[in-house]
Amino acid sequence: MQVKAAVARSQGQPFSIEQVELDAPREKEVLVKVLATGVCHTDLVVRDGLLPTPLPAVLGHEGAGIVEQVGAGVTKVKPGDHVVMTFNSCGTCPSCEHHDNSYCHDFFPLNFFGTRPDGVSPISQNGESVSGNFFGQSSFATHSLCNELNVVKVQDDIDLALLGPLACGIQTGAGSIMNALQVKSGSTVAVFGTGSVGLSAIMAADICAATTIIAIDMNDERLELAEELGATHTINPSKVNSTEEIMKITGYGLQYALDTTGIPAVIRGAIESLAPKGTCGILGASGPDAEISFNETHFMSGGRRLMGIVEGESNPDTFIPELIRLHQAGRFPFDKLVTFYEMDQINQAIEDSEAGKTIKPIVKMS
Ligand code: CXF
Ligand code: ZN
Repeated sequence: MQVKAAVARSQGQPFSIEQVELDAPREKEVLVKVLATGVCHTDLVVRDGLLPTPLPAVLGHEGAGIVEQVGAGVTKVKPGDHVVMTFNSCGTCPSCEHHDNSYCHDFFPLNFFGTRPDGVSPISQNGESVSGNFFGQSSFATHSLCNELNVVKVQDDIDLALLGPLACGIQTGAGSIMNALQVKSGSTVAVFGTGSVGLSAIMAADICAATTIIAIDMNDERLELAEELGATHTINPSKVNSTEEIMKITGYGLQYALDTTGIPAVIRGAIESLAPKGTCGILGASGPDAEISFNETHFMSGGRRLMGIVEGESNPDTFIPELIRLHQAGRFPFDKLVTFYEMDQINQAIEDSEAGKTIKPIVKMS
């Protein structure tokens, strides 16, 4: 079928809205009429050539919409269902067998190679291939093909247009706290970076009843919002030394640190701020050459831990509905992070997000 899509044609350049041809769903695939898609930092990292999806490409991996058609082997959803589309996984490797799908052994090929597993993209234009199947969806388009494995059915008593970011950025932040670090009540947590992932982590730390929640960012306006969402303390590292401030606030350091920036120097500071037996989670996509270093004696002798985290270690089929219920109960107000744009404003959405004017842009596709 012919669909309208925002196509990333060259590195660092704006997307162009074009007609492209999308394949029909195969056995285990689901055709979704996309209502809205969040813009995630990873879309921009890929547009800039730092992750391996070949251009031209239809990106987008926080899609929300309504099921239009399903392949013959699909039982999980049916036409008319409200869904979000999350990361893709194989479902059969040792990680997937243990419900650790975000650590799927084929995570990179299945999410970033721009083709179906058979090596062919489901998207083309005038007979030329365009990378598709990005995160098993390519949802910067009016229609998207996803898989039974990465489609998540959601409640229909909530505005569907709001829900796409739950499928990546928001589950990454909240899940890092709730699923990966498993923050305990009464504990001390610091979140480095207060973008949509960091602010979701702060809301989650509040839900986990952490008693000291420190937000760290150079943007004072974001720090104010962090306080509104549950931070008990804020630090602006352009004004003070964050490790010293953390020691003053906690007395002995952090039980949990979560870095959302992916910046090696920030990660080093997060590790230096850990109390003995403290754990630092890292989740940023910093590009292929980023390396981190930290003091071996300090790290080893305190029994400190470092944990890589993908997609908040979430099981999206259960975690996303849980986040929606928390939202409906007024305990997870992620709508405060969102600004809506129309499809033809997608480049404005990206510009605003890169300028820090918008925290989580959502682009309405149809
Ligand atoms: C990505 C970050 C880079 C590793 C894979 C998952 N998260 C989503 O945007
Ligand atoms: Zn993402």
